[in-house]
Amino acid sequence: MTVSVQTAAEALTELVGAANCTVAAQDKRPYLTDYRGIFHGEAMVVVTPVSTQQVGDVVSWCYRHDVPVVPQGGNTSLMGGAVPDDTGTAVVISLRKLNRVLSVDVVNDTMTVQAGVTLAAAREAAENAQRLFPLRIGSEGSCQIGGNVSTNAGGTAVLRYGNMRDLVLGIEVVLPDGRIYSSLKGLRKDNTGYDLKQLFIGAEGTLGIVTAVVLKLAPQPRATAAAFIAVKNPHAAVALLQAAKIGSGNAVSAFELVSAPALELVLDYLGDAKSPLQHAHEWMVLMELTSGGTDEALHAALLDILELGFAEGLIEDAAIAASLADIQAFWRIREDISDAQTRAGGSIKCDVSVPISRIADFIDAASAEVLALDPEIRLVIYGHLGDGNVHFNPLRPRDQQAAEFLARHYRVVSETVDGLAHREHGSISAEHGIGVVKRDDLRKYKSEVELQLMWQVKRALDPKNLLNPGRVLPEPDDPCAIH
Ligand code: 2HG
Ligand code: ZN
Repeated sequence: MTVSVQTAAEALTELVGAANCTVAAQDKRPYLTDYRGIFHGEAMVVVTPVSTQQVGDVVSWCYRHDVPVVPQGGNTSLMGGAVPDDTGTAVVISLRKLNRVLSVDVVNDTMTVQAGVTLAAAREAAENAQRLFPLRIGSEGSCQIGGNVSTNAGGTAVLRYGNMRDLVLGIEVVLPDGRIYSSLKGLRKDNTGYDLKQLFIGAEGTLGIVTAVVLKLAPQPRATAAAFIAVKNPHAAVALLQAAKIGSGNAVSAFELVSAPALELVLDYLGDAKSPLQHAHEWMVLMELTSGGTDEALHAALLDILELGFAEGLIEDAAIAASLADIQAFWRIREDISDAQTRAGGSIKCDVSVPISRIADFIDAASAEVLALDPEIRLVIYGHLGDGNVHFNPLRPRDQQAAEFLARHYRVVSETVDGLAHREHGSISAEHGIGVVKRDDLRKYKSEVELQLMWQVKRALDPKNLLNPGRVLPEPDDPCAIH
């Protein structure tokens, strides 16, 4: 069944009201490209429902008329998972108007929020209740909780608090046919069969549209200490991580690796920031400790860890934050590396994870292979060493144009880096998801049985393949093998 734009617009306007439905090109534009401006698509209609029921009504109408649906949050994905394709046949459903914090239960340490609440607003609501919502990613001002859930967002606090998957206790989802599955429970124990909510977390909107969740909160730490540390190499960083976990009584809340080219790039981008360290070093770590104890005790623990690191030859230099402003300055440097790469153009992003015990060897091997292609490639390597995930993002040589670099090296670099991670029993997408960028690579890195199971789940929930089609799941080699 083919539906005209006019028919769709009239029907959907009826369901959500004229203020929440648009076909005008200039109004649709922000929903048709991602925030970096890399992916572009088209859509018949963009709707911004104001209630879960409206989302259900729109999806139900689309299901009955065979219209594809693309759910969208803050549009900060790096994988093109929330931008429609260029056929112009889809309806984009933006969740941004479902932006209410529904309740906070301080005794249960939970908070119920709608999908369109930004991560920053969710963190603020928790803070207002003297609690911590621990998910921490650089795009918190724009990204939305629904997107965080749908991509199982990770970030810098995973080593302490887990991924989004670990922070969701209850969920409300609009299913591909428009039915509403509501289980907004704040339970830490519930063994009543399949844990259905997990199906929708990390599914990138291919199985249902997340409209609300119950999130787990943590006590706010009372003390924070941080240091920007020059380490000898990634092996030394891993050894320091072990020492820090033990020496601090498990108080490490972040352990972020930064390579010299990454630091150089971000300082250049920020303009007004300077390196916390006096001299240049090949490798650095931003380590943060938090605890429920006193600042004095935590600083003493930090000093002990650094002393041990120096004594064992792991550390070359360290800058200890003397104030909250110092801590914020360290984080600004770390969190803006990604934007600095976007501005520089010509990066090959590899978001890989391997067991922490293998990560230093992985970085050595991948670096050697990439530099063998061209020693002028800048090895912008950074990220969440504390949980085994690094952003291994080679950047074009200074005198090479982005397009030329990508044409020459994109394929070989991603295949090499992903292949090495895979061989180390790692993942080719640790936290950014699959979207369209990595979809076809799954064929290579997932077993046949895994792919069959993924398609079986997809078909069971979305038999018409209308929810975010063409995302996450590669077309099966043999469609008949999947029923
Ligand atoms: C980060 O850790 C983000 O800064 C973005 O995951 C990483 O842009 C990237 O590759
Ligand atoms: Zn990251």
